Amino acid sequence: MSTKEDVLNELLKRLDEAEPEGADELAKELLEKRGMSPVELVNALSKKLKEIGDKFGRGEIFLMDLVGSAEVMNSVMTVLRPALEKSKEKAEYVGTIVIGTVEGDIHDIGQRIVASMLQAAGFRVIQIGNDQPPENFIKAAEENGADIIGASALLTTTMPVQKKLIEELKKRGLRDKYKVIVGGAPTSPEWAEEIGADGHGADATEAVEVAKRLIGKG
Ligand code: B12
Repeated sequence: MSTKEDVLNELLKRLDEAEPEGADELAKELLEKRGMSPVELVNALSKKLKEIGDKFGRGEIFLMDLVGSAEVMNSVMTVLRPALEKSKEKAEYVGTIVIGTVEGDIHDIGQRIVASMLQAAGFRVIQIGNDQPPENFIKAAEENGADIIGASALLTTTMPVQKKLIEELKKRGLRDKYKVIVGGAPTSPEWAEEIGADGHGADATEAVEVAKRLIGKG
């Protein structure tokens, strides 16, 4: 008989080998029959995806493989997202956040996981998508009465757009109106401090903690 670990390893193998068939079913089984929490599963998948990215970085796999793995992750997220958001009904409203990936960057898997976890924690989340210039973050924040702006960057070449966002807020006299948090694999608390952001989240759990703390709800 297969154990929870067997099923999880099977799912991680699908991610590794960019084999989408049945991946969503395996995720469903882990959540519904094997007692795995959505957060635990997200963390396991994120860790594997990071390993796959490192292999790509070392030239051991091709871009096509990376795209395939991202597709598997996206299909699993269709099962995971509703599971993460289910706990939302229980959570009390804590605040509004605008979140997106910065201009020039189409990586949105992590940003969407963060959005789901924030929603589950009681935030109203305005997702503006990927490849977004600073003015779009600001426009969405103004239109929705946001408390926080969250900007994701996965490329070293797009990290400077997070800085641009803060500069743009300053230019418009809006810097004190919003808390700004940044994240994405190449970012760090030191980077956040350097660009004058209010916080950094290394993963979705930390993102929720930081966001709550910044608006006095943590
Ligand atoms: C999947 C992936 C892709 C997919 C993206 C699909 C999608 N819809 O997102 C595809 C195949 C399209 C892709 C394309 C490219 N990619 Co890519 N990709 C990755 C990979 C393997 C995983 C990223 C991911 O989803 N991780 C899983 C999630 C859960 O983790 P995460 O994103 O880090 O998010 C977590 C935290 O960072 C945090 N977080 C994230 N956002 C936010 C926001 C806030 C506000 C907070 C608080 C927290 C937070 O919480 C999240 C949840 O835990 C990484 C490898 C890596 N090590 O990151 C490379 C990687 C980021 N890619 C890379 C590259 C080079 C590219 C390309 C330029 C390749 C090319 N030659 O075309 C293009 C870029 C296109 C573009 N303009 O953006 C490099 C970047 C190198 C660098 N130094 O900049 C990496 C590091 C791979 C490598 N080692 O070389 N990629």
